[in-house]
Amino acid sequence: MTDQSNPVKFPDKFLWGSATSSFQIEGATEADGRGESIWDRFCSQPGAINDNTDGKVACDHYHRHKEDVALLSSLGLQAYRFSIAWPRVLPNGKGAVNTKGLDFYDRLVDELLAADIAPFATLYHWDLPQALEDKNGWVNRDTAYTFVDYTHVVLKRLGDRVASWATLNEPFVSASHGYLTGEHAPGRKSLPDACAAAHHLLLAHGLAMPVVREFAPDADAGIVLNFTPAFTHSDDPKDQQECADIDGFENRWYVEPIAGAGYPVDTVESLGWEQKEIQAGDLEKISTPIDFLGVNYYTRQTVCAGEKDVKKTLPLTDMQWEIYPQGIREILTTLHNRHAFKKYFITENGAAMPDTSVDADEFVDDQDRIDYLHDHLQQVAQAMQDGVPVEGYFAWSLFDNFEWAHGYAKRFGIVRVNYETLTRTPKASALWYREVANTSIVGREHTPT
Ligand code: GCO
Repeated sequence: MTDQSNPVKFPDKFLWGSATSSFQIEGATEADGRGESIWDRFCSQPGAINDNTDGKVACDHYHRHKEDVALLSSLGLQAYRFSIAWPRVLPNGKGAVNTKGLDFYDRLVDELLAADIAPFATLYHWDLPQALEDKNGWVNRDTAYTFVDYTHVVLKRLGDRVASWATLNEPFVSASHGYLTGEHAPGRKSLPDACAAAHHLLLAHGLAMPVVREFAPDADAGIVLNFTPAFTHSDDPKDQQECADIDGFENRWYVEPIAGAGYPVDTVESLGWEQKEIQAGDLEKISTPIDFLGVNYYTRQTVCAGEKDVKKTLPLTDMQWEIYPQGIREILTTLHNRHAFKKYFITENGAAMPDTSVDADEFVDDQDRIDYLHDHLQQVAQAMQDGVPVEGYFAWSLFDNFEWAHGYAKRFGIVRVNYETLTRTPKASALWYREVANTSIVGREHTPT
């Protein structure tokens, strides 16, 4: 190993965790009364998923959660971020509660607590009940109120034991990929619908916050957003404008209303959003103070007006995403300088890598993934030195899993999943990360024990 970077010591109380989401790992989509989600429906449309797979089995976590918690424990992780599947709890989106669905999360939370792992729950990671999509999904304002009812049901049952609650995961992706580009469920393609969906998602977040606080007064409550810094190599005002628009649409659109600054005026104008959906009081609700901001970071994007595929100049992951570790520091310092949230968690960061070196024992020597995690964590440490209060980090993902429109072809896990046998095998990155969690020291030179 040739890297000379110095190992960095994180504070002892820094939380080391890993993250997953319900649809990506649970499988058992028809078990115990679970209702249909928009992702079940989307997967059944020919061509929607690159490898024509679906979430029916995934990692079968629903049936293997005990083994999975034991695995988390063997990796020495102190926190686990997972999401709750709305259609498991309320198969029709609202109305009758499916107790068996709730029981599953109840067991999971208790197992985590017994293993001394802090449960970090996300209420919505994209798996809307299909019954609500049939009523116009997030384009319908009622869905925000229905989300509050769902929050109520979940919090009443689990609010006494979960350490941290996030309302939504990446509302940008829900609104944009789901309602504008159509590359995600429900596969719709309309800018006005995407704008309406974005507003109703944010409203859902704001309306749910008091419910979380009421039933979980000792837990943290917040939201998870994704950030992808936009760059342009050119001074051309058109490119600069494009860059600002993309930054506004992807990065500022969600965090600014949450921080109380309203929607970014420049982007609202350039998109031509009429804002008909905003009703009196909405923005106040959306800006209900949060305890933490969850930051998901993977890559940057380089933009150029009128060009879709700008040449990428940095090394790429298997997603063809540029590896740009300093982006995580830039994002954190910019966010903190602008909005000064109380604290931050890196709720997702990680990389799909080709994982070509699988040996006979299914062990994957993924030095490339270790490098990715190492380099990003070193930048998180820098941001903390800059004064950003970051309190924990969740590697995405604990497992190889269902990577949405890519199906199972992209592997993000620090633990390999063999999709035929469903065997889990920690990769070299998991062993490296165990050492990090154990020592709070991030260097390349660890020899996993
Ligand atoms: C996300 C997604 C994950 C993806 C990951 C890699 O929140 O962006 O939550 O579900 O798997 O981002 O694309």
